[in-house]
Order: sequence, then C-alpha cells, then structure tokens
Amino acid sequence: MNRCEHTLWLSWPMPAETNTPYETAMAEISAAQNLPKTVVLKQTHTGDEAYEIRNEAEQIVISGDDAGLLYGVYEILMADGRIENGIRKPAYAYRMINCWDNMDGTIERGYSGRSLWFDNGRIAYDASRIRLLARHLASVGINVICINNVNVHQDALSLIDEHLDDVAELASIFRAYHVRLMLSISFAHPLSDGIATADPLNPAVIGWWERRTALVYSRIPDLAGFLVKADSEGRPGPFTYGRSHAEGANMLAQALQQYGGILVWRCFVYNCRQNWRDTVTDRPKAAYETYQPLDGQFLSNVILQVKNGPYDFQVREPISPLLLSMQKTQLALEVQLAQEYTGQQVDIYEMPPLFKEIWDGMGRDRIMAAAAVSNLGNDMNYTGHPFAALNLYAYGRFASDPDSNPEQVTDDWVRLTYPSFSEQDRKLLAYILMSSRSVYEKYTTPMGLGWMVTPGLHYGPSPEGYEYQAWGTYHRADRDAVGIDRTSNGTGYTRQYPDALCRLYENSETCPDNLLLFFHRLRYDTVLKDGRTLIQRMYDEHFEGVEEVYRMAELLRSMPFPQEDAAVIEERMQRQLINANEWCDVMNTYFHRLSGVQDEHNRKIYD
Ligand code: GCW
Repeated sequence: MNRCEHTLWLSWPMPAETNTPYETAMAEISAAQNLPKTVVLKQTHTGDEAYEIRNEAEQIVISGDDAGLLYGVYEILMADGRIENGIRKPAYAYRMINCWDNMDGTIERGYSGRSLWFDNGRIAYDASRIRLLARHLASVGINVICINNVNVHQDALSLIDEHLDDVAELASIFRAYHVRLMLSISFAHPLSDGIATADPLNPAVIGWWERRTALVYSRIPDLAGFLVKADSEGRPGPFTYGRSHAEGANMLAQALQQYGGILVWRCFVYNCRQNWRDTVTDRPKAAYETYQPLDGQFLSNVILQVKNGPYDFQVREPISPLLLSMQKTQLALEVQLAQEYTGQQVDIYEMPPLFKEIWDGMGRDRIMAAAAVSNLGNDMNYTGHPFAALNLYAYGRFASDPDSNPEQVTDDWVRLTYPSFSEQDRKLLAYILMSSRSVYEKYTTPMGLGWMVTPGLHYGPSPEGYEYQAWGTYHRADRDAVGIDRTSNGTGYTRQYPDALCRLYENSETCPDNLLLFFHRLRYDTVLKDGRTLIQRMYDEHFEGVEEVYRMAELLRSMPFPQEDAAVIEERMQRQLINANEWCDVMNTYFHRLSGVQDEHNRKIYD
C-alpha cells in the first residue's frame, strides 16, 4: 500500500483524477467499494453547498450543486454505520485555510517540513500529494486555501505577475475538490510596479489594482479573493498615507466586486514598538480600538478576520471582544492550527476543546467565515506529528458545523485514522487527545498568564524573555504579585466586553480560574476558590502537568500504532518530556526565587 495514501484520515484508495466535484464524488464512491452502497442524485431543491441524505434501500445524497453532493458522499463514506436522514448545510460560506508559505519554500511558523507548492522562488509541487490534500480538505468541508504567507515578501509579488499561470494550474487541482484558491497580497505592490504611491484614494493606485485584479481573474475565474495583513508588524498599509483601514480595504474590495471575490482584511494591528516602561498601553486592547470605530464602514465583500483571542494564539485567552462588538461588519474568526505557542507539533495539543470554547464564547452567528492558519507541510504525514492532523480535521468539522461535539469529532478522527484499533484503544487515545490541551497548559502557563516563551522561537520557557521587549507582552512579576490588572481599575480592557462578560471578568471572585492571570494582577498569597494560594496552585499545576505527560507517554507506548507513526510519536514524546520538565523547573524556580514561598509538598524546586 502506498504510504502516501494513508497519511491522513481517509483510508480507502485515492480515486482516479477528475475535473469537477461531481466527478470527484462519483469517483470516491467507486474507490470505496467496501463501504455502504450510495446513490447520488442531482436535484435542485437545495443549493449553497447544502445536501440532503436519505436512507432508503440505498443511501441517497441530494443536492442542488456539485459541492453539496461531494460533502454528502464524504459524510456517508466517513460515517460509522447509518447516518440520520436530513438536510445539512455548512454554517459559513467561507471555510478557509491560510498557509504562511514563502516562495523560497520555507514556512513561517511551519512545523511539518517545507512548503508543499513553493520552492526556490517558484511554484513546484507533486500533483498527487496536492490532490490527496485537496481531498482531505474537502472531506471536512474546507473550501478555500490561501497559498502564500500574509507577510508578502518581494518574491511573492510574482504570484499575481509572472507566476500567475502556475498558480492557475495549482488552482485546477484544488477545484476538482471544490476548494478555491486565495492569495495574500501586499498593500504596497503598486510601488514595485512604477507607481509612486500606494495611497488607496489615489486614482493611479485604484487603476493599478483594477487592472491587476482583472488579470488575475482572467486566469483564475473562481479565485476566492485576496487576504491582506496591513499596518501590522511592519507590513505596509493605509496608515502610511493617513487613510483608514476602511478606505484601504474598500479600495481593494471594489476591484474584486465584479468577479464575486472577497477581500479578507486581518485585524492583527497593535503597537509592536511599545516601551516596556509604559504601563498604560495594553496590547490586547488594540484590535478593538482600531476597528470598532469603523463598524459599518466596510463594503459588503469585505470580511474582517479576527484572531480568536485579543493577544496572539496563546495557550488560553478569552474570546476577542472585537468578535462580540461588530454589529454591521462581516467577520471571520481566525484560529491557528500551526502550534506556534502550543507545542510546535512536538508536544501534543489537540484543539477540539479549544474550538468548542471559542464557538461557545462567541456564538455561531457572530461570524460569516472561518479561517485557520495551516499546520501543513511536505513531511510525509503532512502535519509533522500524526496527531496534529486531528487539529486540521476538527477545524473543518467545526467550521462546517460549530455545534459539533468535540468528543465525537475526536472519536471520529481516531476511528478513521486508526481503523484497526480495538474499541478500548480508540477510547483511550481519544481520552489522551482530549486532555492534551489542559496538560500542556498546566506545565507551561496556567491561569491565562501566557507568553513566557523563548523569544522568536516560541518553544520552551523563558519567563522574562519578552518582559523588557517592545512586543507588549508583559506579566510584570515581582516579589509579591504577578499579572496585569486589566479591569476598570487597571488598563480598562474588560470594558471592551458586553456588560455581563465585563462584570464576570472584572471580579477576581467570578473570573474563571483559567483566565485569572489574564485579567488580574494577584498577590502570590491570594486564596483561590479551591482554597489554595495562587503560588501553591502554580507549583501544583506545573508538577501535575509533568506527571501527566509521563502517564500519557506510557499509555501511548501500549497502543498498536502503525510502525511509521509509532516511531514519530515516540521520538516527539521524548522531546515533549524534556520540554515539560524544563517548563516545570524553570517556572517553579522563577516564582520561588521571586516570592520566597516554599512548596507545601516540598517537591524539588531548583534554586
Ligand atoms: O504571532 C505572530 C507570528 C508571526 C505572524 C503573525 C501574524 C505571519 O509570530 O510569525 O506573521 O503572528 O499573525 O501575522
């Protein structure tokens, strides 16, 4: 059996090459011969990717469009036995993956090899691997993939220039699976093409973007649109010209409108040149302060893309208040599958519980699109750690149906990925995966503290690595207390939330324990709800986290993983154990040295 065909969760053979989603659906059925017989009927009473499943003598999929048929077929083929009659429709029109791939083949924050489609300044790929990927994306309803980094470096300008034909060819592979391409663009692109400015209100700039967009759509008529990171971490943007982000985004959206394209504008704007002595500026407030006043000013094909938390994909953050506050603007939620701050696909950190928390915190109707920073690369198994594939799978499931149950999603992935496992092994693995996030949280930064990672790299502990830097990520620990007061008495961040949430977070008695140090500055001797002091809780969590990793390692060794997976899982687990011990010891030593408080249980803390 070709290893390549068994690296992700679809285990039946790869079907023959096709051109349309309809043909793909038919090909999937014939490739999966041992699965229940399915009949595909094409009707027109549904549409917009919706489909109906009917169990009669045969299982029937009915849809008004090819995409709906494809999704219905995957649902039947991936199900465990009979599935319920009914109509389903993906919750959002755009279910996107954002790849941070550079033209030289590197991937920003990539932990599973190099780019699957860029190398050495050009487009180069193994078409069968791309098809396999497209197939998996479609199987969980993902329908847009942005192929290049939001940090658009000079060589990536070629994607909408001399490399456009190659992009179009890549688009055709994804198209058969109803996955549309998207491109990240640079706001300053006109400057490299003989225009003296990139001012969004300048007629020469407007004309340049209109012509360029027309060219792009002449080659890729179903391009989903453009993705933009502007005025963020040094990227160019409208601020340079004294223009607002509404003016900047609308100019590009206007150019896209006649082709049905969307303009996705990221809201990751903050002062990354903060003076650490400045205690008034509070980075989590930045996105709301920048975008909330612009609510209602964006054209109908602009989508503002907001990270799930107000900081930057930390282990645990509260929901971004911007996601709760825009009434007249279309929003996309952005999550990060790439485990930048969450173990880098070495440590196990599974996201189904995170996705549940985010959607519960936000509500399913606040957004009209979802985006996930990709965890993909050209490693044989695509995601580095075989378990990281669950994050991709789960993202697709939640983006299609935000009411998904995280346990169910995890169980399904385990069953599909390791079909030969006994029920007991399946349950055990699902349990380990479901608890992995809280284990990671315990040995790194419990109670919402965040950061404290090695600067730049973002793996491993460095309690003061970012403390005196310009990134706005401080904890201000001293001998008595730790954390930033973000209540009305402090930076006032809590006031960005609707009243009920504001009240909940304001008060350290009602604030959930796992976010206490996100919202409050607390003394080490503060007594928490469970009767322990803050410092004791800190020590306990770190020690427990490490113990739980040892237990996890032992359980995983008892499971019958296929050989290739077993080797990768064991090798990474060794590194996770080292990392967990390092976090535990560094963090406990750090707080012990500062506070001088002894561990009640007299465990080993290095001085
Ligand atoms: O967290 C930061 C990452 C950057 C990334 C940025 C972003 C693409 O460290 O590598 O840049 O987020 O989201 O734009």
